[in-house]
Amino acid sequence: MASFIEALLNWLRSLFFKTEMELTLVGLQNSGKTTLVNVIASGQYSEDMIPTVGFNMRKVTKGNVTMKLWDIGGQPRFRSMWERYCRGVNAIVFVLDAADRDKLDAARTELRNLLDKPQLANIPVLVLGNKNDLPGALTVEEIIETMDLKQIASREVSCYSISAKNQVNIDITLQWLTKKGASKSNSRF
Ligand SMILES: Nc1nc2c(ncn2[C@@H]2O[C@H](COP(=O)(O)OP(=O)(O)OP(=O)(O)O)[C@@H](O)[C@H]2O)c(=O)[nH]1
Ligand SMILES: [Mg+2]
Repeated sequence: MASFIEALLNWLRSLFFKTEMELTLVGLQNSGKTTLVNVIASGQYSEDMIPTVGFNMRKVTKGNVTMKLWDIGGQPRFRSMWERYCRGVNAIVFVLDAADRDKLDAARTELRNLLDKPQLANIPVLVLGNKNDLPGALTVEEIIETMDLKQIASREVSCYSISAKNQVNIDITLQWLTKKGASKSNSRF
C-alpha cells in the first residue's frame, strides 16, 4: 500500500514539475560531442564514431527533466550553423578535446566568435574539457587559462574536465545542465 501511495505521489509530482529544456553542443570536430550525447542518452561508449554531417537531435529524459540535445557537426563547413542552433537555448555546451593541444587556438577563436553574436547574449555556457583519460589532457585551470574563460563577461560560464569514454564527471555535467532548465523554467506550473 505504502509503495502504491509513493508511486502515485511520484506520478503526481512528475505531472506538476515537468521541465523541458534545450541544449546545443558545439566544438571542433573530433572533440567528442556525439560520444557525449550517446553516453548521456544510453551510457554507451563507442570508439568507432562517424563525424556528424549537419546535426543530430536527441531527446533525453532524466528524472522530470526532458532535454532536447542539438549536436552540431564541428567541421569548418558546419560552424556557420552553430549560432542558429544556439539561439534561445537554455545553455550552450562547448566541447573541447583537452588532449589535442594543437587545436586549442582554433577552439578558442571559435568559442569567442560564437559568444560575440548578439543573439546569444546571456546564454549560460558550459565548457567541457573532454578526453581527460588521455595523457597530457589539460586540467580545468589550464582550460580556463588557454580558453580565456575569465574574459567572458555578462554570462554564466563554467568549466569541467570530463571523459565521455570513462564516464568521468558526467554526473556533475548533468547536474549543471538540468539546473539551467530549472532556472529558465518551462514548467507547467
Ligand atoms: N580517449 C577518448 N576518446 C574519446 C572521448 N570522447 C570521444 N572520444 C573519441 O573521439 C572521437 C570523436 O568523437 P565524436 O563524438 O565523433 O566527436 P564529435 O565532436 O561529435 O565530432 P564531429 O561530429 O565531427 O563534430 C571518437 O573516436 C571517439 O571515440 C573520451 O572521453 N576519451
Ligand atoms: Mg559528432
